Amino acid sequence: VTIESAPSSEKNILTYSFAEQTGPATIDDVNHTVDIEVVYSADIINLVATFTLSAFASATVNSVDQESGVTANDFSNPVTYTITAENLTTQDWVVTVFVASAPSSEKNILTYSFAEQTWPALIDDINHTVDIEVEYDTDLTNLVAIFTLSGGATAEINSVLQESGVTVNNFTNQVTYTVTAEDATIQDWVVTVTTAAVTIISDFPYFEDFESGSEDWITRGTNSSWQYGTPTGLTINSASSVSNAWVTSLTGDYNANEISFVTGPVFDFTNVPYPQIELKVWWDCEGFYDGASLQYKVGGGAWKTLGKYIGDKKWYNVSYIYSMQQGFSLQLDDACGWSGDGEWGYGSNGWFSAYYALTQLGNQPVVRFRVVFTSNNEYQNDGFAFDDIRISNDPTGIDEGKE
Ligand SMILES: [Ca+2]
Ligand SMILES: [Ca+2]
Ligand SMILES: [Ca+2]
Repeated sequence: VTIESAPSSEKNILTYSFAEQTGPATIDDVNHTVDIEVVYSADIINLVATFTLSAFASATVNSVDQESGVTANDFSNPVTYTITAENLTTQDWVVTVFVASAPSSEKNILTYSFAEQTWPALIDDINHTVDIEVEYDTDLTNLVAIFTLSGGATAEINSVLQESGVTVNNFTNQVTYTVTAEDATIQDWVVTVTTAAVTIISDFPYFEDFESGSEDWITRGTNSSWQYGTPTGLTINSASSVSNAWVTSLTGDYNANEISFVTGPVFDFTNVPYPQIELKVWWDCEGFYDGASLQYKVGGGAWKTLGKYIGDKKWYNVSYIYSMQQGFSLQLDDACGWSGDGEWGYGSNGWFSAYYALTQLGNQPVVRFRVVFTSNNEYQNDGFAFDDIRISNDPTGIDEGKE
């Protein structure tokens, strides 16, 4: 696929918010206006907007550079933002702020996260609960939550005022947040933090054929279609070994707008200087738009794409998957993976042995892998399946004869 490199002409305001807002902004990209209401008590002459712009665009107000979450402005009158695109063309946008006529009674937790979370929190605003899972090795006694509340609301735990991203709490047991609305009414919210279960693998070679259960591989994500069992799709219609594998929908197509993954156990490579991985994969995906790849994570670090596209038919078969780049906010050359391509049509037409030398992971004590799958908003196929994961120590590297 060819990636266009001409400078972008996009100069839109994509998102716009204030901590003090009573509801989402109305963003009109035809008339280039943003209308937004803030709470009764908001300090309108000194408001800090949080916003996102088109990629590579920048914003000024009266020639002052605007930084999301930092720059304050006086919104007593409409404020004109000048947005400059990457190609230096400009567009004026007018932001109009309205002040609510009475104190707000809203007292919700709108967003809630931890740096250590495995996936976004489940926020239930009927029962006023938040459930969130954190990585298996997280210290629950010492966690800092990042949260947003209804405009004008504040939160306390045991009478201690909570500051997002700052206040430390012990989440070993459930924690109750008392949220006070701008109008002084209150609502208790109960936050439950659970630690992800995980197995630590230190015996090698490791081999998992998924015949005695889904074992230590678990699925998470948005619009996930991952299932464990016997594939019976139109194209992906068998496991690699015996009966069972992981596949995006056992019986049919994957979902649109999927950002999903299956995460394995912790691998302790302390005594494995030359780890390598082999897995069986079968793909049938909309070419270059939908697909799968393998990501890894060392210790508490970020998830990264394992390997690049080098076209040797031992690993990824495409250099770029659009939904992968979008879904995981990746650099272009990290959005490689398994997808339909010109040579192989939509897929691999059967089980394919993928190999990769994990040289950079040698002797690392805490390494995880996850198979990630993403799709865009149209055209779904049978998807992606994996089975028979082998991780072993091999000082000779990848056997060139194994293709
Ligand atoms: Ca199997
Ligand atoms: Ca698609
Ligand atoms: Ca399927």
